[in-house]
Amino acid sequence: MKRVALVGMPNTGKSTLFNCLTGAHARVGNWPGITVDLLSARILLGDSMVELIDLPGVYDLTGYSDDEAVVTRFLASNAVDLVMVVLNAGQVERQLHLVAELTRRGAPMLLVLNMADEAKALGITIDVDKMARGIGMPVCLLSAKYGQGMERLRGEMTAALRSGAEAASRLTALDEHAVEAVLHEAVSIPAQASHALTEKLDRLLLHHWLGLPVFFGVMFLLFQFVFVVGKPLQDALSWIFNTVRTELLDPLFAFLPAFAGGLLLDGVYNGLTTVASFVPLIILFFICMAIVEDTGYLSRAAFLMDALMSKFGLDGRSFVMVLMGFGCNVPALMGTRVMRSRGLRLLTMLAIPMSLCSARLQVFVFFIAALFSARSGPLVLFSLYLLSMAAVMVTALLFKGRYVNRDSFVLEMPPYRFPTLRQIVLRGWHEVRHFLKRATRFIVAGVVLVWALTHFPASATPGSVDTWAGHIGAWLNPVLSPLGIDPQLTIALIFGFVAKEIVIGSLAVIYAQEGTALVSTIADQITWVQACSFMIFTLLYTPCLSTIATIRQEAKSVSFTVLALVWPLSLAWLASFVFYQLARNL
Ligand SMILES: Nc1nc2c(ncn2[C@@H]2O[C@H](COP(=O)(O)OP(=O)(O)OP(=O)(O)O)[C@@H](O)[C@H]2O)c(=O)[nH]1
Ligand SMILES: [Mg+2]
Repeated sequence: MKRVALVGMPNTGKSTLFNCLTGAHARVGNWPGITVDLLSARILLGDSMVELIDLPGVYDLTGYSDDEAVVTRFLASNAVDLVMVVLNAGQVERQLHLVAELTRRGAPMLLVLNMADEAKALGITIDVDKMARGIGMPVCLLSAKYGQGMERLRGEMTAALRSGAEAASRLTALDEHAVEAVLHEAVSIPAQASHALTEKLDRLLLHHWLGLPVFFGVMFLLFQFVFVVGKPLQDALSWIFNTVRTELLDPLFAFLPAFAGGLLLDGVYNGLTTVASFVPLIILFFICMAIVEDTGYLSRAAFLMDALMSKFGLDGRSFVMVLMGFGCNVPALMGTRVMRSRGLRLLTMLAIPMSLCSARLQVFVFFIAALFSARSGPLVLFSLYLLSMAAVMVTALLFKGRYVNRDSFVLEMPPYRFPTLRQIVLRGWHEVRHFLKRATRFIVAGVVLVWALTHFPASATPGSVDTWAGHIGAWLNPVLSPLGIDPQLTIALIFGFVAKEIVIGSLAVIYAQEGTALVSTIADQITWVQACSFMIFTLLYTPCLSTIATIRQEAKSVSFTVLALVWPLSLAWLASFVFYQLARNL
């Protein structure tokens, strides 16, 4: 099968083009360094199947950060039948030298000038035929985001693959002089090519004094929005699940022996539906994150926070990775590949697991709903986000002497871009799929195990101290009771170690209840101080197994992985202990 690789500078729309050609769902965002690993998919071109590969962005072919190494290693060790170089048409004069560098490798090439829409808005005109003649390869001007110019691209790809070696032999290595000549011949750029809207917006959003308060204000409103809109949706869903159970499933499974009915309904059904009722909240959350990311505001956040972060041994990119960690820690950890300094990378990786991911958000929303009023709820949630940031800072401060940043930070500020509805919907769908995948992997097994632990040995009363779960809870009690965490919550915490999504599911199983009934039981069992202590512990303690596995894989160091396990656990214990002991006497 023929192989086509997408190569280009960061943030030029390679993944957008990849998705457009293949129908895949590669992650896209207005931030240089979204793709950090290679992705491949097959497409039908003409009458043959072709493998298309999306690669991380590179500024040149000599970069040495881990994501750039993915590209150079791929090109060195794989035969590629066609290299499609993707450039931002609006920056063609700055990016064309990458094409020159690639021509020296001798593989057949095709030049894609993406973002034709932006180039046009800037008043830049490009004579595609002249350029093609000048650089000796086919050139396509298109707009991947809006699917414009794709037919012609497919035609050119088919033709280029057909002529193969012949096209390569016609390719001449370009030098800098030739690049200048081509630009002079084929491109006309108005004296003032600037993104007017971006400049206007940045005057406020990057304002010396106002920038940061505006940023935190925006984030606060965003979380408020997710909570205020998402919570009723979640309530509605859990009402539906509950009604299905009492009206339909309970009578339907009445013939089963109590044991099997319990496992199926109290175990699997309660566990899964309690978790599933959070789906609308998670979708909303990710849509908001996608908008912040895709508009380009994330790069502004990096810029605004850079000076402050450097005091903690981190930089603006670390801050953005921590923000991305609010969605899920795993891609954020992988995103650190763009950092060239190993010290900075490790320090950032140590800090990222402190960021309050969407799985932990579920736990908090649940407890907040149980113990706080609708008015104070969002404030408690926002305080947890602040605590999460504080934990990031404390971690960085403590370990910055050990993991030293030796890299200077240069960030290209992309213009503001508005995500299309399609992009937003795709992102939401992508997250639901990811969630369901995890659900089938962890949650079902987790809730069944919790059910078994809370129901065996058979002689014990389910959920009592005589069950296996009761024994485990009692065994850990001396460590966790000073934090106000009771044996039932302890079991939930143990399972939360595998994935935080299981925490609420296991509580549903432990108390054999779901929805509003579960919420009111919890409200009766524990005080708000205990709930907060539990939430603080959940926020900070050892992240889920996937996070640990990712840290191991990215850091390639066992001792670092051990540190990434032990440090959060110690911090969580300490923070909950201090909070509980101070607050219980209030
Ligand atoms: N206006 C406009 N924006 C585009 C176009 N193609 C992509 N974008 C936007 O450009 C940004 C970057 O797109 P990606 O596909 O993530 O870029 P990439 O080259 O894969 O980036 P890295 O993986 O970070 O190297 C996103 O905000 C896209 O929505 C286009 O044709 N026009
Ligand atoms: Mg990409």
